[in-house]
Amino acid sequence: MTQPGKQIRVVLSIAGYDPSSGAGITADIKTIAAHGCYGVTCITALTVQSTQGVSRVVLVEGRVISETLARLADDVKIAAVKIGMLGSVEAARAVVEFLRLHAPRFVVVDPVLRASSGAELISNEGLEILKSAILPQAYVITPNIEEAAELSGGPVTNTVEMEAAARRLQQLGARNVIVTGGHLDPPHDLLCPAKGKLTVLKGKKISSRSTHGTGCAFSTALACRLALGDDLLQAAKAAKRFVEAAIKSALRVGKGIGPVV
Ligand code: PXL
Repeated sequence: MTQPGKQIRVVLSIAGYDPSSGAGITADIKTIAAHGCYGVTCITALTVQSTQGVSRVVLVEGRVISETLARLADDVKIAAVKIGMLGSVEAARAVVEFLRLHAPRFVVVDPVLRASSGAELISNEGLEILKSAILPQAYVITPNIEEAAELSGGPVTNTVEMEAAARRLQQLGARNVIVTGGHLDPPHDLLCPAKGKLTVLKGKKISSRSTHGTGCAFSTALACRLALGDDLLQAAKAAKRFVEAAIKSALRVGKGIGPVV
């Protein structure tokens, strides 16, 4: 619980809705609350899904997204923004407009392309806007190895290839890049800042069936830490520790891949 009247950092999550709360908006709210911040949200799409996978995606009208973002920005001081699943080109355009108008300092973009179960979570046209107009407005982007490979057009299976992909993404206009290596063993991440030295964020493989939403948890934890005043390296290390602890302490929910937070 927060104390009455106490200043609290507001973190905005722009993402899809996963009714099983492993990923997306409702998972992000849990991560934001765990960091002592206050979460406000803008839903870009509904998914019909459980821990067993996604069966349908229903897009939210672009106008609803634009109006939601405008109302929130008018009302609260947003300390950091996390952008996850966009779904459609209309959603991507609405987000571009919002970023141009309000230029928030800390924008964390998790370039969500598809669910682990294979469902597409962004249209081809939406992907083009993500690459050309959203990545360049991000403070940091957090692709996993598959997303880094698809966005950069090269293989990403180790830290050397992670760096090559991050550099190509920086040529596309991204500033700071963290390629997350949760699918690798060992699961090291690579922080490739716009300026300064590369850092490998070391991880140890944790055997678990509760890993749904690790990407959402990482990007949202990163946004919270930046909102709370950490520098990028501190924030990245803290976000990685948060996800590791979440995987270790996750409770079994559902018949499929359980939620991480
Ligand atoms: O983990 C990627 C992801 C992000 N956002 C939403 C999702 C998923 C994967 O299923 O449903 C809403």
